Amino acid sequence: EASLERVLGEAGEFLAMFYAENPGAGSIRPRLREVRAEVAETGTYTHTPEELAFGARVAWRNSSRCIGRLYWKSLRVRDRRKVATAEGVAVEAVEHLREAAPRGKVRPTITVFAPDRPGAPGPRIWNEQLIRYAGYRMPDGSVLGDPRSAEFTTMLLRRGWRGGPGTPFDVLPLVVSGAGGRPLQCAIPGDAVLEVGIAHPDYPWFARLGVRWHAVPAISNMALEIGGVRYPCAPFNGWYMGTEIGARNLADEDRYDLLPIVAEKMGLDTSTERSLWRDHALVEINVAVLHSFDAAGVTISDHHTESRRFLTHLEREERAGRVCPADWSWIVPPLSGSATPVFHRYYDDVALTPRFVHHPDALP
Ligand code: HEM
Ligand code: NRG
Repeated sequence: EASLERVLGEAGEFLAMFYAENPGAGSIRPRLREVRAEVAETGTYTHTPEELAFGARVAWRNSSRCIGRLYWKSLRVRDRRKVATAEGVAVEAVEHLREAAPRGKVRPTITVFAPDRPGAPGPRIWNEQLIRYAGYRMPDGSVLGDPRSAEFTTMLLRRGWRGGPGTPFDVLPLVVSGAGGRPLQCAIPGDAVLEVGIAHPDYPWFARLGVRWHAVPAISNMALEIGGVRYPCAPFNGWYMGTEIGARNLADEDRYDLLPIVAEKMGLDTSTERSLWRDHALVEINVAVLHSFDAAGVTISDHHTESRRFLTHLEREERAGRVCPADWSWIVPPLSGSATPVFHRYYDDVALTPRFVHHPDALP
């Protein structure tokens, strides 16, 4: 059968890589025989815990949009392949958040849930990230909260969510479907959601804007593919780079759109683009984000440091004899691009596996 051939081919390639990069693991031959037999009998196969951890780390290493890959070898892998029910996934996703940032120190972590098997799809999380803020569509057409979440929030309200307290920073509930079941909705306990209030070191009025952001970016809507096995539910996190919050989430016109508000408070001349009021405001929002995370003892990196780390990573990969795929348009930070070293060169962007892939768009 065609699909068996595909699984076997991809398994063989992955195992060859695993044994080549892990000389201590011994000979590939007995393992290949075992995998061939299991695929013939069941249409799929089971990774060893070592193969799973290696596969997840290499999927991160292969993520061409990610600037944060220097520490790919130290990814913490939570093996939860036995967990396939909606309730089980929700519980473990919350536990992931608690373990991801003890006392504010963020640890890159992935939790891997049950894989797809022939005739038995694995579980799924429908949220884009484990923590996101609601975006409530108001009667006047505006959005309260994060406009990026407006469609998802509307869908939740239609499915019976009663809504949060009604602030611009209401944490959305998780929506999880278990193997084959209807989706379960559940609020994330407050102690699992570490947040930082944003203040500026020199502008006392900044704190009074009431802006905050969550400490842990945990992408939950990508599938992890390893050697012909697909894990549809494998949320992962690292730490934030400040510009993700300060130059995009808080600044984009179709997100929290803070530039006009901050520029006005700063007393900048917004009547002409030539004052570069947007640029001034952008820098101060980013100063505030980094300052606030530092003051709260929560891990965050700045785009200059993360860019240098990425070039170190490129060098190391080259020395290891590998190509490091990278997508310039995602790697270059959205603030002061040309002031970072990653701007001044081009990259190979090849698709390698293991990898993270976006799910086809769908809502429950
Ligand atoms: C994308 C930074 C850890 C996988 C990104 C982006 C940044 C980033 C800035 C671009 C995001 C955007 O423009 O919206 C970091 C930092 C990390 C880190 C600072 C700290 C350790 C991780 C980890 C994984 C990962 C642990 C997986 C195990 C990815 C993937 C993307 C990405 C798959 C592309 C997402 C997409 O296509 O939407 N990362 N990352 N990153 N990162 Fe990382
Ligand atoms: N820009 C998004 C997060 C995307 C991934 N970024 C990371 N990933 N840092 C945002 O929420 O702003 N990570 O795994 O650390």
